[in-house]
Amino acid sequence: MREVISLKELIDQLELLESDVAREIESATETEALEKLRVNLLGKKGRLSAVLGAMGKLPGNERPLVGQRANLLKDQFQKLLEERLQTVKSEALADLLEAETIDVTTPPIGIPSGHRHPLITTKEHIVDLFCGLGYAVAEGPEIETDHYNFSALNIPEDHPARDMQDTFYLEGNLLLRTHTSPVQIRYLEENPPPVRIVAPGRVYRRDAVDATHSPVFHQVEVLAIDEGLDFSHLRGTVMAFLKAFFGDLPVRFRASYFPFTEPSVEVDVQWRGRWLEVMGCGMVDPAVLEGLNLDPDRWSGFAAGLGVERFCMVRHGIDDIRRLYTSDLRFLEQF
Ligand code: 2NL
Repeated sequence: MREVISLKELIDQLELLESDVAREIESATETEALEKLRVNLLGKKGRLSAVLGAMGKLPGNERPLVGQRANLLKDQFQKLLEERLQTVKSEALADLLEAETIDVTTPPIGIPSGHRHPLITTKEHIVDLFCGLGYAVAEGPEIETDHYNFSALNIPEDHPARDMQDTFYLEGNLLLRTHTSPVQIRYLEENPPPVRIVAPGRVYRRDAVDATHSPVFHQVEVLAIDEGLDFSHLRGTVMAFLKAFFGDLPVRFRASYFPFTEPSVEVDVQWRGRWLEVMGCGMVDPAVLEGLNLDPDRWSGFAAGLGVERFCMVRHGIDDIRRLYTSDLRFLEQF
């Protein structure tokens, strides 16, 4: 049985298809959906084929009208599908990039970053200030001999200073250095004057632990040997250093005694209304120079020694030296 179909009906079907399809393509959001749509429209059993099949029932002279129109529509669908496919793909890529973006500058969460210990930063600050005055850094062994730690510094065998120092003695006539002075003696043996050195390091004394004493502590010693150095150079250097470290504080020089300097002084600064002893110094004793085969009539010099813990505690308002040695992060993280 031959179904009757008019030209107008077919043209109407094509127009309906056109507007439906444009909407369907536009609303597809995935490549799979677009592929299904393509088969459903342009495939052998697709919607366009159905219209073209019905075309055979038209009179011959009307067929080209429908055919042309159907071909245009086919091209149009292909173009729309292709455009939509590109859009869907680039949107999917943009989503993927957005989701996978990594901000390499974001700080890490939960990984604590460490920093240097306040004692070490204080030591480096002190050393830096002397480097700024032209001093070179010298270092040496922590295990020393009687000679370098005592005798070369004019401290004789039976001198009470040796008891005062309360030394840790080791086997074989060795000891743990009680100050960094032996570093300077060793340096002078190797380097003829003029000499300007700063000797930072760990030193040891048999002290009982309390709020101000630790058997291990850190010292910085300073030594200048040259022709024509006198007490004014010592005083000027110490004042410049203390001003750089503490700012403009009152400074007091008190006569004192060390076996290795003559004259000797202890230096106090007025900090928060109290006089605090911060360092000892003096003109290098001629006996020390003679022990190094340096002629005291030609060479003179000054030396100074200070405890880093004291400087660190004053600088940061720390009241107990043990804080610096107990590795309590709640304390250390403040600096
Ligand atoms: C202090 C006092 C001082 C020295 C250290 C020294 C070194 C040589 C020669 C002469 Cl090689 N002197 N050092 C001088 C005076 C004082 O330290 O109270 N230290 C914590």
